Amino acid sequence: MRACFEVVVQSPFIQSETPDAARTVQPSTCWECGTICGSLLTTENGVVTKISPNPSHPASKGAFCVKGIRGAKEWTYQDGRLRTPLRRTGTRGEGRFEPIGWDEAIGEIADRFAEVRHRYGPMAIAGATNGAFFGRGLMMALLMRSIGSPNWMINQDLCGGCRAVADKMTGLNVGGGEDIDETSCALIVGRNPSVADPIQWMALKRAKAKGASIVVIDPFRTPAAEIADLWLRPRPGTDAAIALAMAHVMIAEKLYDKPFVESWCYGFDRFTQHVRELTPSWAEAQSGVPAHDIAAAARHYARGPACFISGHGIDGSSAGVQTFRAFFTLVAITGNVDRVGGNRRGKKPEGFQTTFDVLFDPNYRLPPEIEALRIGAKDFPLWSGPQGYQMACHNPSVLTAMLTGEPYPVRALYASGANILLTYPDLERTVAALNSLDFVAVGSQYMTPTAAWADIILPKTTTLEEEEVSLHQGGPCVTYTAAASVRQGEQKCDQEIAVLLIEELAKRQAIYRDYLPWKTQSEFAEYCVAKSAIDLAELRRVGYATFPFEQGDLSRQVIATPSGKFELYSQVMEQAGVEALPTFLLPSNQREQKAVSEDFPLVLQTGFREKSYHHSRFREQAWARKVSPHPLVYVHPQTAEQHGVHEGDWIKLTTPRASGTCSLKARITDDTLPGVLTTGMGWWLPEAPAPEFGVRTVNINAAMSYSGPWDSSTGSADTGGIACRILSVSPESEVA
Ligand SMILES: Nc1nc2c(c(=O)[nH]1)N[C@H]1C(S)=C(S)[C@@H](COP(=O)(O)OP(=O)(O)OC[C@H]3O[C@@H](n4cnc5c(=O)[nH]c(N)nc54)[C@H](O)[C@@H]3O)O[C@H]1N2
Ligand SMILES: Nc1nc2c(c(=O)[nH]1)N[C@H]1C(S)=C(S)[C@@H](COP(=O)(O)OP(=O)(O)OC[C@H]3O[C@@H](n4cnc5c(=O)[nH]c(N)nc54)[C@H](O)[C@@H]3O)O[C@H]1N2
Ligand code: SF4
Ligand SMILES: [Mo]
Repeated sequence: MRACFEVVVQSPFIQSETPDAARTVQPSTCWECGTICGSLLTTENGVVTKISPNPSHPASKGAFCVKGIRGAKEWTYQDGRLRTPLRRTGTRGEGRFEPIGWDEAIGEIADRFAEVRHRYGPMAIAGATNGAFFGRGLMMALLMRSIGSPNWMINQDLCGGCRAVADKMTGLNVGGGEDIDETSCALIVGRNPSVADPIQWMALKRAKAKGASIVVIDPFRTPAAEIADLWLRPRPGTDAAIALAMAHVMIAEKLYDKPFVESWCYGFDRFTQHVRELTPSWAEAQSGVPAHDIAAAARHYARGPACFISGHGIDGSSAGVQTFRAFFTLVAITGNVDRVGGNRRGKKPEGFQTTFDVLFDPNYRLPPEIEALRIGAKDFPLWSGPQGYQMACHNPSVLTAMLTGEPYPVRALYASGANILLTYPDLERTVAALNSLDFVAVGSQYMTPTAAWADIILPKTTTLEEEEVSLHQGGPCVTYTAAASVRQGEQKCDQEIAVLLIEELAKRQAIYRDYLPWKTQSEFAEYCVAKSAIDLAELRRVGYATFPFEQGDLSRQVIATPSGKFELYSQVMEQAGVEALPTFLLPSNQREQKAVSEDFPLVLQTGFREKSYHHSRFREQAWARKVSPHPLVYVHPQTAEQHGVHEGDWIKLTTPRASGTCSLKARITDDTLPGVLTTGMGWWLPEAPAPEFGVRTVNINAAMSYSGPWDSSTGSADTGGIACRILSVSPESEVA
């Protein structure tokens, strides 16, 4: 057991005044992506001129990436930055706008929301954002609740939602707590840390140098696969079979941690029975991975302490929760929960309030009878119900409600912090849904395809202009983001916008209750730390604060399942009517009707990350486009030969039930498997004519469907493992 007993706010770096008083260097945190890295911001006359890593930060330890160094800065100070609110002048989606003042903009949004609310009721207004990981996402939930609407959409069904729900159902609470530095074996599944997470990647290289073994499960040859001691290369979407067979080996060879299982696991006998026939040979038939490699992976991992590192490659999928459940049982039965070198459980300073705490705090929740009406609550209670991951809607069903009025009309949308035309599958359906609405408002820092479809656009601040206090499970520590830059115009942050809208809606008798007591980001930051031992002034000065936490002694911790143990057999899932034991489902490309498989002979993987972009962000920046100039699709040489594809050709492809297509530039390589097309996501062309900006040509979500199959717990659609076909191949010379 490890315990630390005092709150430590170290001061390796203090805001320093150089001889030039207008120049300061300030510790902050990059929140451009969920990796969350400690940064140092050099500010001259209110402008951030340099962003660099903070080597003292306890979570990131100096790890950083080029997006943090260049992207955030250039994004903030770009010519295309929106500086005033805009009102649409042409038809919706035509992309023509005129500048207006804030009073007018907020007044008009309030008028239109109030009209919709009076005519159809509060639930006819929906919000869309990324999630409640930070204040700006939480503010969207609280704004909707203030209106009286339980309907807010987050992008997590396509991101980490399956992992989060599986983690919660199993009772592990290990999100973000990979103790890579102390591990003997890192099991990396569906994760490309060298691109997606520099903190993990640096830690993996340190662990490898100290002798840890690295086992990678990934169809693609990633840099992690290249440094692995063992690389398992499954057919996409078949990982659950591998995990269940690994459990089979651990149980058959008695490699699991028997005393731990007896004390802390629930349902082991049923689980043992369940995996009895799920041998490595069975898993080989499902996944294409040799049985002896699966057994070897089980033995590596069971030697421990072992750390499970997972990523989007097995998330955002219609079998995501079951796949994660299968891997989480390995974490549980080997006792790698909260063990040094394993997966640390979530830690928090006593009294500290996170955005999730506020989201679930009864004081800030709508009454249960309104929450029960949230779109998705009936079909996906583990996602949208009162105990759901972030209590957010099922997005595809919200789009259906917009288009059909079922289960009830949704007539107005406020989207902020999500670029939904790029990041929701089935672009044409999203566009049709937006076109069908009475009113669309979008908050954005610059013109995006989603903003171009708005009636009113509100200009927003960037992370360099916003203050944030958040919890980082790496470390673990509390970490601080400074509003270091002066604003570049009349921009406001999401919290300020929400406060103004609630005020104006109240004047129109169009709110249910004001759920937003904090009027500024500073007030909210104060609230987060008020009941903890953390001093906000000191946190602002240092940029982070470590805190005492318990590790290892589970008798002093809460395991939030009905049995109070880690549930291999989940009682909550049983009650919700979904598989209570982790189960292997064939990937959707194999579940499709035979006719479909014949028409769609290939398998599509999307979402492969690129170093210079964050989803749809930074495509307007010259340096980023220089690093990654084209939307690529990786094609195996055999597949290329079969389909007449040459290096540099443009491939137009589509998938079943999609209403559009996507064109991508071929890169021929055996890094990807035969028959599998691997591509990224988020591509658009800011330089192309508005309002399209290339969203119908290079955006992979134009060629995908959002209408199922869906994960039975989260309602997630597939972002990979999808049947796909090539419609045409054009030589580069013809496209250019
Ligand atoms: N530079 C950069 N970094 C980012 C982001 C970004 O946009 N740009 N986005 C951030 C966000 S929000 C996220 S969610 C993460 C995503 O980043 P990661 O979690 O790393 O996920 P991906 O890059 O989608 O895929 C990771 C790996 O999964 C593999 N994979 C695909 N299908 C399967 C499968 O069926 N089984 C297995 N075992 N592997 C599979 C892919 O080949 C790939 O190597 O990155 C974060 N970091
Ligand atoms: N086909 C397919 N679709 C996918 C995925 C996939 O792999 N394949 N991946 C999914 C995943 S993992 C994710 S996380 C989602 C991402 O989906 P999104 O969150 O929609 O993606 P972003 O491009 O990051 O868009 C975020 C928008 O938020 C705003 N924003 C960005 N940073 C800030 C900020 O600091 N402050 C404020 N106030 N606003 C900001 C910007 O306007 C930006 O346009 O996409 C999902 N969609
Ligand atoms: S990985 Fe890069 S973009 Fe993400 S938080 Fe760290 S520095 Fe920022
Ligand atoms: Mo994500």
